[in-house]
Amino acid sequence: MRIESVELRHVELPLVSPFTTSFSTQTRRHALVLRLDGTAADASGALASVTGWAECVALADPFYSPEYIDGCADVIKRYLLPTLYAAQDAGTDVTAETVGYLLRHIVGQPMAKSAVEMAVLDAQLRARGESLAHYFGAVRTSVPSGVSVGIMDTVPELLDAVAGYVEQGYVRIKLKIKPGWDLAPVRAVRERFGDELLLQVDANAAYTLVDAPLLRRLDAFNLLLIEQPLGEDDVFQHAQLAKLMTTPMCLDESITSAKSAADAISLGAVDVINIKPGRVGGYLEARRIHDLAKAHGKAVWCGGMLETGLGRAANAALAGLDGFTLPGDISASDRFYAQDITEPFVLRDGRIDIPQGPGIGVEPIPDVLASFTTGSEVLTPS
Ligand code: NPG
Repeated sequence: MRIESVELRHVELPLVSPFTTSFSTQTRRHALVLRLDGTAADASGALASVTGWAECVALADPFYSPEYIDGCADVIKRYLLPTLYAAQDAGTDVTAETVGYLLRHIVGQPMAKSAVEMAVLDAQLRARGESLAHYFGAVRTSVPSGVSVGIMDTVPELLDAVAGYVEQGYVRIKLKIKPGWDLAPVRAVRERFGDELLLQVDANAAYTLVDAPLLRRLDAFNLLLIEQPLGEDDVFQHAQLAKLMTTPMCLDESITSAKSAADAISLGAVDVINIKPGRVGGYLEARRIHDLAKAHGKAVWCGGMLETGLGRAANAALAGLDGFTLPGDISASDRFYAQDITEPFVLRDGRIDIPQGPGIGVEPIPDVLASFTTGSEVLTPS
């Protein structure tokens, strides 16, 4: 395809309630939306004008990962797009399948790269009228929906929040934990909702191996998994901890590519992988991790980064693949946003429908997008 311009649009969406993890409290989501305009082959092979949409999932601050949203915008503007513009000027066909390769000399920056790849992929698929779900090879038309529940001030407050989500029909609850907020909330939720509730915990790297005796006590609560208890770099230590616990070990932050996933599997550091396309450099690498995990008999599920409807749509399509055997963090839009920038995703019998239209299958609602916009810039080939 040919990219004619990319608009980087900063938006700020208020959250319906503060969301606290072991690393921060968020009250709003500063997101970066990409609009790509260009030309691509339609179903008959003729060139057609097309628009592709994407979202960069980096947070406002570098607390979850080294990337942060303003840095990503800068990298996209100064390095990623100029590289793709130069490549197409030199006669290279820039496609979703070549973006990762063309950008390989730029070290790191997976979330920024993922956003650019997603915009190209969406445009390419829209031009030929193919849905992202079909492109991936999704085997279902809806996905079971789990919800991530933040750290709260008190256990009764947490129980009320969980009760509300269970009432709405979420099929799996994930509790955020940190030192000082772990055994007591998990015990309270188990006691109140019983053993049938699918329950898992996420520490976002808040513990060290010294905490192994404490973490082992979580084994009593029949959890689906414990997610990223130790640091991003502590893959070997996760392997050691996995030997000490019966709760399945899930990695999030530590899995940054298919290579790192292969290493973690070989080391015995991981039973289950949380796949977040942004964290691993894009949806194509995410699919490679799915394939690798499946070949090794490891379960995967799709994580979330408080995406707007754009990222939520693409995540749902990915989670339609058959190796996604556990419910993901793909909740309804109203879990986080009173007003999403796309038509909202809604919960139906505990599931979220995978959009079936061309590309990611959803688009921003122009007036809503405009009302949340705090700044934008259009980048064209020089
Ligand atoms: O449903 O989008 C969602 C949120 C899921 O808890 C969630 N994400 O570490 O997985 C995580 C966590 C997160 C929270 C990530 C805040 C980044 C910021």
